[in-house]
Formats: sequence, structure tokens, C-alpha cells
Amino acid sequence: HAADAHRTDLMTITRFVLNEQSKYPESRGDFTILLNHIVLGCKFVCSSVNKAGLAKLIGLAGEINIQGEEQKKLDVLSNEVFIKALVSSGRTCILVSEEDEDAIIVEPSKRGRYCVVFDPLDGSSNIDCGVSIGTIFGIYMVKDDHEPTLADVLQPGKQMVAAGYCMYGSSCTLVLSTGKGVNGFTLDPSLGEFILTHPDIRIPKKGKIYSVNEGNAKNWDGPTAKYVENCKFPKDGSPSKSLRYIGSMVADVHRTLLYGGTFMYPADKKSPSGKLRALYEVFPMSFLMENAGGQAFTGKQRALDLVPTKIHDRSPIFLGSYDDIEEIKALYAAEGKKE
Ligand code: P6P
Repeated sequence: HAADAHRTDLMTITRFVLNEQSKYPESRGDFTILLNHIVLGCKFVCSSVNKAGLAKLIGLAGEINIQGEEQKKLDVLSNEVFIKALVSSGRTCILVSEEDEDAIIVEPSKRGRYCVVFDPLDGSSNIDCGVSIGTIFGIYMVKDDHEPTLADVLQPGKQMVAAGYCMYGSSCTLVLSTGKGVNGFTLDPSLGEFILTHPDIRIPKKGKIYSVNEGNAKNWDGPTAKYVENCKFPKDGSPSKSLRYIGSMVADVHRTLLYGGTFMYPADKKSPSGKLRALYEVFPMSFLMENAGGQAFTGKQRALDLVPTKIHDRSPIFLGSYDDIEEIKALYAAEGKKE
């Protein structure tokens, strides 16, 4: 039983990654050290998010706290914690955060070979109503010790060596891929360890759910409108799909990964590049989807092939079950032929 194994053969995320990394004789444990610092950040955010509601109740959040300082917003606090954890790992050379306009070049004495792009607390506007939110991260690796530049992170998502997210919901679940499949770990608060609970996650080849903000329907392009129409009024007599849209990317993507279907944030007339950010939202989730047997498409190309020009570039995204994304790609291809 998994439960028994959990009790006696604790497969923690650290042990799991060490096992994986030991397959590479040249690896010196640097990635495992980096990951452990990301995990530390996730544990901190998990405990802060769980208290956020309470903090609001007892008047801590957003007001003057006992030290007489302005209580920081949770996403600002989370950002600071991740930056400190990543820098102190001594394994990073450049960081890109959703919260910081400019990339952070790590001081030379603390530099390593990894570049981490992350959204410390995506969907944080949902905290007050208790909707699940999350941290999203992607990891690139530089080849040598040159002076870090933006070029090191303005790379297509397919160059990532790892990506993942941590969802802060009814439980704290960290989903990770290092390029060979996807595995999920759940925080056991009594141990303070992430335990392997979802080994080798594979997204269903086809799903019964579509996930998109229907409020943007008037601005959609033809193929998106057509695909959603087909979900609601299938032409082949199959049952209509269900709409599930939480409005928190990590929660919507986690459901899509486990249950199948599609998650979409399309381009539209108002936002021609969509809303979600390429480096630290679209790429990590696309990396996970492909590693779980799914697909990720921008409307024009494979999402992981996109080359960002600026660190906060946005990109449209259609991701999820392999067959469902094939349908969307066919609709865009047909549109392309008309033009
Ligand atoms: P909309 C949250 O603000 C977020 O960045 C993602 O987590 C989420 O998928 C998206 O925006 C929701 O955007 O426009 O549908 O409210």
C-alpha cells in the first residue's frame, strides 16, 4: 500500500530527486540543492497562505503589525522569501520574478549554473476568497561561468531542464518534472516533508472538460470561438463537455493534468498576446503537459518553441489532453489556409 510505504519507506521529494540525479554520473548534487531551496520557499508560502485568512481576521494582514511595520502583501513576502532562498542556495546566477520589473543578477560569490524564472504567488487576488493559488517555476542551466545576461533566460521553454508548481489548497501539492515524466508530492505537515503521492502522472489522451474565461468570448478569434462552440454543441453526437474555470492558473492546470481536457488563455482583440506570461506561467505549465503526454500550443506554434524577447512577454496558450489540442491545432491550421 502507498500508505504503508509512506509510513516506513518515506519517498520524500529530496530522496526522489537524488535517485533521479544519481543516474547522471557527472551530477554533483547541485540540482538537488537548488530544488531543496525551492522546496523551502514553498513550505514557507504554504504556512503563510494558510494563516493569511486568520491573519486577516486578527488584523495582521495589510495593517501595522506588532513590530510596527506595514504587514507585507503575501505575494511580496513570498517573492522575498524565494529570492533569498534561491540566492542562498549558491546554485543560481540569474532570477526572473513576476514581481520584479528587472531580472536579478546574483552576486558573483553566490553564483551557480541555474537560472530560475518564477511567479512566487500566482493568482494571489484569490487569497481572500479561499481559492487555491500557487507558485510556478522554470529552471534553465547555463553552460559555463560567463557574466549572466538576459540572453541566458530569453530562451525557448524547450531549453528548460526542469519546471513545476506548488499549489496551496486543501493540501499543499508540488508537481515537478525534470524532463523525464511528471511526479506529484504532497506536504505532510507533521513531517514537514513533501511525500511522493502522484507517481508518473499521465494526462488522459482526451478529456471531457474545457477551461476558459467565457467572459472574453466577444473578443475571441474564429478558431477559439469554433472550438468552444464544438465543446458545447458537439457535431459528432458526443456529449457536451463541462466548463470548469477557477481563474487561478495553478488550480486550473492541476485539474487539467489529473482529469484531462483543455485549459486556454487565448489571444483576443483586446490582448493580442493573451494575458499569461511566457517565461514563468506558459513555459513551466507547457513543459509539464508535454512530459505528462499532453500538448501546449500558442495558436501559432508549439508553446515550448516560442522565443521570448522580453522577460515579461505574454503568450496565448492552449494546453491539455493530446487529442483535444490536436483539434485546436487543426482549427487554427484551417484558418491559416483561408488567409
Ligand atoms: P482572467 C490570475 O490573476 C491569473 O494570472 C492566472 O492565475 C489565471 O489563470 C488568470 O490570471 C485569470 O485571468 O482574465 O480570466 O481573470
